[in-house]
Amino acid sequence: MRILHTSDWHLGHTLRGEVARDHEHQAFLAWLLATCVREAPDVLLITGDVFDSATPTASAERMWFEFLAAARRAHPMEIIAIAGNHDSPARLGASSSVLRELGVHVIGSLPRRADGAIDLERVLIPVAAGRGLVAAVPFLRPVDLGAQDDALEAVYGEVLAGARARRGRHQALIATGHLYVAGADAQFLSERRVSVGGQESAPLRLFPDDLSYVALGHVHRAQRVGRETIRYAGAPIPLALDEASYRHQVVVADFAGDRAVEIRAVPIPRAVEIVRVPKRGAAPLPAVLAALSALPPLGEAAADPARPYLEVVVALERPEPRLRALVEAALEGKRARLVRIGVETTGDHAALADRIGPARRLAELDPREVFVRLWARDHAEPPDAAVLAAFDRLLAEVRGDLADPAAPPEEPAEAFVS
Ligand SMILES: [Mn+2]
Repeated sequence: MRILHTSDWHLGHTLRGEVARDHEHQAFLAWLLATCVREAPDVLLITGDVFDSATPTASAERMWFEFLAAARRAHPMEIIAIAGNHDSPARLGASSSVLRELGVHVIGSLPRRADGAIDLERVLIPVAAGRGLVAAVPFLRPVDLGAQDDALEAVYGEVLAGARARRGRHQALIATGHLYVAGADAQFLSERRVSVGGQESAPLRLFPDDLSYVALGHVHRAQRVGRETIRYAGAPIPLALDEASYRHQVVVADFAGDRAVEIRAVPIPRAVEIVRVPKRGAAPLPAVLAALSALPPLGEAAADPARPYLEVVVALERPEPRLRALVEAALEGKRARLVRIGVETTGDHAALADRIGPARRLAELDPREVFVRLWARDHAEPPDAAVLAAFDRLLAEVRGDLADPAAPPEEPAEAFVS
């Protein structure tokens, strides 16, 4: 039996909220189809975050359904997808009864029976003519877990006990999860927006040795955790600029009876490069502008969807109001697509933030203080009287609006990290 494990597609993703990734997703899905034909897996396992958002765009949903249809035509295999934290369990699962007819199993939320027990008929999916049994556990939300302290272990314990009771001799048992397992390199966690810890951090003992393979999602860097057979497949495309150095891959695992005998990564070609100027750290503005002028020209196709993304990081001693204009001018006629201009403040004032003291909770800070601190972070000098006066006028105006009793309540400070 062979499975192909992939994860964290994030269909509908936009880079820094602006740049659509459809071209890269289309390229990945076309490659995945060809890879499924070549590798001929019995099962395609997709371990969560099919979509980037709980309310995916029509074009993202179309990509998903068109892929499923094309996969059915291209190669006869079972497809199992679980919901990740980005997916809406209800929305992803809404089509599950239709899809099941096509051999596609979609597990949105953890299915439970009327008596509260986990619905093992739906979670435990026999595959490859009985050679494998997949325990398809999706991302678990508080509503799936209840109030118990060790709820995560209780859920996996109940599912795996049911799996062992049904498991045939020499049948491979494969568990899925969309979670952070302690010990994984979280540098490129699916998102900094979700807290690590609490119910999302799982101990390795959740996955006992009698499991043939554990297919994980949530961490975007492909890696094994604990032992060879516990794997994050990782995301297929870089979902943030700092994921540029990644080897994006899918995992192909071969089983002989209940044992994984070969596990290998198949690298995914990158459809769009990410270029950083300078390669690392920050460079002074003249050096950055010179490097930008040396970039290759645009060529004929102005709308070339494969134009590289560009991140520029400039070291500045003092504010440079024309920074963006200068960078954009240097990029005139170049093939690169500017995605981010970063600024690192140098000189005497770089340590200003240290003098201000450790960050407190945003909610405890006065807006004026937040403004002063932000200014100090991005500029070489504190704001002068004219700037402060302008800020105070603006603040008064905004506060006037907020005094309106019909205005919505202020967002909690935590909203900044979500
Ligand atoms: Mn993810």
